[in-house]
Amino acid sequence: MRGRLPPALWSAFGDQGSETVKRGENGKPPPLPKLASDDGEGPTTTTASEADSEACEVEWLRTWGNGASGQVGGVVWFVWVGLLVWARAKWARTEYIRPKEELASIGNVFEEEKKGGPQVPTIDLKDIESEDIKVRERCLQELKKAAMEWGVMHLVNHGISDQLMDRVRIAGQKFFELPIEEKEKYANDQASGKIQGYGSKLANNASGKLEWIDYFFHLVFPEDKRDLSIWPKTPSEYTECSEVTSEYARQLRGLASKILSALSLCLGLEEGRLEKEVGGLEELLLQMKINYYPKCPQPELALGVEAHTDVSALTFILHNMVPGLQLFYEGKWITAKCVPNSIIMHIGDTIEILSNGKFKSILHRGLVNKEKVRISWAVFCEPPKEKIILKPLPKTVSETEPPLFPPRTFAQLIQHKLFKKT
Ligand SMILES: O=C(O)CCC(=O)C(=O)O
Ligand SMILES: [Fe+2]
Repeated sequence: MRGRLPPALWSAFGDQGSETVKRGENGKPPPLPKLASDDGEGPTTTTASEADSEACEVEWLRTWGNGASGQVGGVVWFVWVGLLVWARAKWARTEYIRPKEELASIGNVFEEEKKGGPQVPTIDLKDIESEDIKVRERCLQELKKAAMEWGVMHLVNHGISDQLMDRVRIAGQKFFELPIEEKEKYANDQASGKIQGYGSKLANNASGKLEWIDYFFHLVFPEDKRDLSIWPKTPSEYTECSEVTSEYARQLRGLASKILSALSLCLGLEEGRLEKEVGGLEELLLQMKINYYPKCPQPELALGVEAHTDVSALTFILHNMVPGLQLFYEGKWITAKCVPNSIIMHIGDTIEILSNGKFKSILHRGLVNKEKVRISWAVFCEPPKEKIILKPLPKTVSETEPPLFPPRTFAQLIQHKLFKKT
């Protein structure tokens, strides 16, 4: 039997052919059930998980049933397996529904995007390397303020062309439009440590809820550390021709250096300090995660990505101009507006630690909606797992500002976040 599959795989279980169970069109997952408490009768519609259980069982049933037709034992088995299907589906159907405390804050993302109030700052990078010290200083101060108050910002005039970003978007989108059989060839296998590839996310939270998301995860820089064998062979843009994704990764690496230099200056450090502290050109790893959020029939009950902070040093995010990213700012969830041609940048936990909390790693999450597929391309810039001990840099610590974080390697930091260990 298949293992856990992404929402898109479950999406059109209802659309069965005569010989095999056909899997569905992307973006059309089955409806989420009503909350049991809504009407006192429990869920009434088929969930993605339910469809998965049923798809497996029906595939099995069909095979078995054909061989056993006409036999009394076959009928008994049919009923028995039918009961199994029902019981499993009943057990699985609430997996996407968020806990009650979370549900209260999940609204319609298109309405949320229109709201006024505090907004993620936009930082124009055109002046960051200006010859004019005053102009450069003004730009640095804006970046510093955004990093201290928000820890997330829209970068504009970042130096990466609109054409290249569009081609990255097209390559990723086309991959997710491939038939499921094609995508499954790239399936990851978390259990055996194969983290790169195509998958679906089981949230690591106490309630064990699933996230409404398929994704593709792979290392994109440094080039000698890439495993091109797991990169999609189709669409061709992925690896051939202009090597869109590789070129984007190279340019993002340049942008990361620029930002790390600027943030170093903002902390009163020498320009190359943060770059060195996170591993430099050889060791800083850029991991791309393409987040594909199918349309969700009951978006008010689910989350694409649950609330978290990024463990990275920096994260750069491109998206397809569909809102969904929310930031927890001053006690409220704020929906990021879509800024054309911008790249969203998060300060991650790693820089928060090195800066002794002066720069924030903001809590954020991803909403889904029922009208449009949302895709985002997150590139996490991560220090090596074991080689570097991350701790507040001496310049950021004083008698009045004691270190807020204990020394940890990146691997320990991840363990600590996941399991609250060490
Ligand atoms: O889709 C987004 O905008 C955010 C995704 C995200 O936070 C993540 O992948 O860590
Ligand atoms: Fe994130």
